[in-house]
Amino acid sequence: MGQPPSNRQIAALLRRIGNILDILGENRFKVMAYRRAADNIESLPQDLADYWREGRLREVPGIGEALAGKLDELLRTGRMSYLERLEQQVPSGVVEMLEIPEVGPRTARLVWEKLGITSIQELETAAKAGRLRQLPGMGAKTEARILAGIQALARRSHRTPIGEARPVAMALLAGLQEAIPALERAMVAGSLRRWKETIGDIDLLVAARDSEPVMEAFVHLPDVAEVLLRGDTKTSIRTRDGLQVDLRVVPPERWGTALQYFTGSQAHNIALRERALKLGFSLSEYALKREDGQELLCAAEEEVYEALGLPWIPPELREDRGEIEAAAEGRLPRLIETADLQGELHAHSTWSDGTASIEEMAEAARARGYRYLVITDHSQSLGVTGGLSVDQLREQRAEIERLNRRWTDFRLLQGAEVEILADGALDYPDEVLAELDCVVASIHSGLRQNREQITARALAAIRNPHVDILGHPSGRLLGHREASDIDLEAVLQAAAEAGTALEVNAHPARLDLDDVHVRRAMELGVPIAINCDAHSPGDFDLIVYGVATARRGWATPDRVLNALSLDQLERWLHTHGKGG
Ligand code: DGT
Ligand code: CA
Ligand code: CA
Ligand code: ZN
Repeated sequence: MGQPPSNRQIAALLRRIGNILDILGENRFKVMAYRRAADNIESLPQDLADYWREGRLREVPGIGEALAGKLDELLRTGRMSYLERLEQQVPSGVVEMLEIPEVGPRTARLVWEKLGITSIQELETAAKAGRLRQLPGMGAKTEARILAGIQALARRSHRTPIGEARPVAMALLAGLQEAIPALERAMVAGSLRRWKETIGDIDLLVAARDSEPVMEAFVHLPDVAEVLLRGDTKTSIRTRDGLQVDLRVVPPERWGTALQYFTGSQAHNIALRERALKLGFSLSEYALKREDGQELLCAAEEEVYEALGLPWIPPELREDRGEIEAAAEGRLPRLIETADLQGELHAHSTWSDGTASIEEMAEAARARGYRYLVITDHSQSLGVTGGLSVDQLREQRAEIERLNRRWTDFRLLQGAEVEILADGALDYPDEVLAELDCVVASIHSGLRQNREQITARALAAIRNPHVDILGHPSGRLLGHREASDIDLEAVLQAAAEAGTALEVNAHPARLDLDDVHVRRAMELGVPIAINCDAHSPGDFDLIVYGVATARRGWATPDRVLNALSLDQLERWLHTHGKGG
């Protein structure tokens, strides 16, 4: 047998047994016993396989003689014949129906027996056809709830873009802080703290001496739709948006190890644990333990890394992509920070499809402490966005110059987001582009062209000496539209040669370039511009997502165009790509 099953996998098998028994109408206590055992196993500090090896299975609360026998079979052979027999009695699609928020064992059994429905898809079809409401004890209302439940399930089974998950997590944390003003520390962990572009589930961590009041407050927050698991150290809920949230409560003196562990990534943790072992420590979410068994408690995350001879590693880097080696050798990058940014290079106004005037956008940028803002309204061919004709562009220049008389500490520049047409030509003639302070070239149409065509389009723009920045290079919309088939390696190489910058579009639906290609840009010496692509003053807040994506790509301030001062930026705009 290979790897023994993890506690999580074993718990899932036991829950499955509980679910099948439930559908078969077995005794409630028997069903609950399996679920309780699953919860206990999942919150064990050690692998169940270790207990088994040491002959201590029966010491785990909820594991009696019969269950110990079944677990012994599983750990010895990798199989559990009891579960296999049960699975023959109920179609797997019927068991899966229990995942639907509005479907319990009674309903699953009813639709299976009366209508012969054996999958979620068949259930959806039947609900849409109004066939469920004819069943005893059901009505149109229940049917509609089941249909909504099926849709919520479909949403939750894929990963959620960070832009949707983060506000939910922040609202939950704020709710907890409000309910328990004395809360010592509360933070997001997991992929959200690492600012991964999509989130599987939200992980929250709280430091408290007494976990009970925290868990109690948590399950009563208004966003909570369903409590999935309620325990002393861990509680899991489902929010109304269908997101799963794990809250863990740890004693303050163990905060550092817990935060480190639950921030992950798993790959980073595994690499860190190997390093710990070499240094004679074992590392878990509870503590660092020396070989003599003595625990070294870490109240702060820095202490965990320090004990392992490392500087603290920013969460955005914790993907086991060389960060531990870099930390050990003292060559962690000085990552770009929001505070380094001096301006925004991509913003729309009411002149095209923005919601605010140039003046409002400028004042909003200035209020954030920015020194400059480039207005980049759409170009003429993008009719739906009210793209500007050449004449309108000249009128806009006058407006921008008029506004610029107002400030001494801030400057508006005139740019454009110029469409790269299907044949690679740009949407304004060269002499018009030459009049602009800064040109962002983007592809918005023909995104489904083949690899050769779409790449050639981008390369033509990159090599045009008037183009300063290639906007949202892959064209993806997270959760809505796949990236185009563009060859980003060729784009990066051409940008390096031409001295053109690539955008890291901060809009959380885009995050384009992504982290991996930012890293490549850093290797190739390609400058990046972290842009909000703001269509309203509120959009400037989205910059945190772009900065985080750049940080995940190891971006340093010296490579970020909008970390330049106004003088430096203007010099760069005049000289780059012109042998200067
Ligand atoms: P997600 O939720 O898929 O977006 O990604 P994460 O990284 O948030 O993963 P999650 O929620 O399963 O677990 C949170 C962190 O807990 C994870 O990043 C590292 C740690 N962790 C969880 N399970 C394991 C494990 O089996 N081994 C190790 N070493 N760490 C784990
Ligand atoms: Ca997670
Ligand atoms: Ca989790
Ligand atoms: Zn734009």
